[in-house]
Amino acid sequence: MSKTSDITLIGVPLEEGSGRGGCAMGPAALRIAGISQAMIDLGYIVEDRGDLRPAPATDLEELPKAKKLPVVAAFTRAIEQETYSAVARGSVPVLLGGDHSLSMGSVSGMARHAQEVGRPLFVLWLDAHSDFNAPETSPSGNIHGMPVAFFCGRAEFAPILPSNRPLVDPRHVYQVGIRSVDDEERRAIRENAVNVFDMRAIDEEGIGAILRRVLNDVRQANALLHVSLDVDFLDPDVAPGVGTTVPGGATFREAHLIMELLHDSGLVSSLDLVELNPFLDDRGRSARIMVDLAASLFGKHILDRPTRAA
Ligand code: HAR
Ligand code: MN
Ligand code: MN
Ligand code: MN
Repeated sequence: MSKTSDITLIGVPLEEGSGRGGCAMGPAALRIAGISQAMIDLGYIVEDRGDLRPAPATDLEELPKAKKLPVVAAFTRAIEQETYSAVARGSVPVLLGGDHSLSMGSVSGMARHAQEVGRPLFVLWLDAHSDFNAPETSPSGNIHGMPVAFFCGRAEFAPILPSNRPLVDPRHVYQVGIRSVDDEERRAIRENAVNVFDMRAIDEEGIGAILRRVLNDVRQANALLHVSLDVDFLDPDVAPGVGTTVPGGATFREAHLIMELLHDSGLVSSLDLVELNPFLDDRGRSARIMVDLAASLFGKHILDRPTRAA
């Protein structure tokens, strides 16, 4: 019997949730930037499962307020299953996106596993956007603005996954880097008590203090932690290869510090790398930064340092 890989790469060439072309090339760009070798160099056994390419769902209709639903739904089902299978065999799933609608599947797959092992699932959402719209509240109808509401059970589009699927408690969602929220979305995140650390919180408190609070909560709850990293969490000057840039984002060092603290915590169960649009990138810069951040999350560091309590 072969040993289970430590890390499972799952390519998701999905762009239909974003309302524009380009994100489908994301997995290819992340591979060219060396995602697999970066993990191997850190000593992990890596399995690359290639790209998911499901046919559009035939049991669901196009909806005007949830564009390309049959495509996104088919991906959600395939991603949910791949993510669940990887984590259930003891591996860390790393989703190579693909637009952010892919998190409907990855987080739901992790929620299935968390329920089976009897632990809560917490989500760290690193993004300029809250992605808490429902079809009724979305200004664009683009599903990549809805995944958090979906996996919290607050956006029921249609029967995409079984109706008894485990949901994530919105109080277990921690959003960091937020700086673009729609009006109705703002009300929804408040009513659902999502933990939001916007850019002002980062400026005032510092990213290290915020991350330690989040990690403390995860540890106290003995929870699994899923990390979802949207390229637009970063400032557009750092990472221009994304369709929804918002000025005033995280710096290179802030993002790295998060990844370093996540690694030191030993708490991360799964990771999404999303919204990379190679068509908009500057000579592979954003792809390389995403790979470098993932490497830091998996243990790449500048100097060895004495372990200290978080
Ligand atoms: N809130 C806007 C909408 O729903 C924009 C959402 C953009 N989402 C992403 N992912 N790029 O964070 O249309
Ligand atoms: Mn997003
Ligand atoms: Mn975003
Ligand atoms: Mn709780």
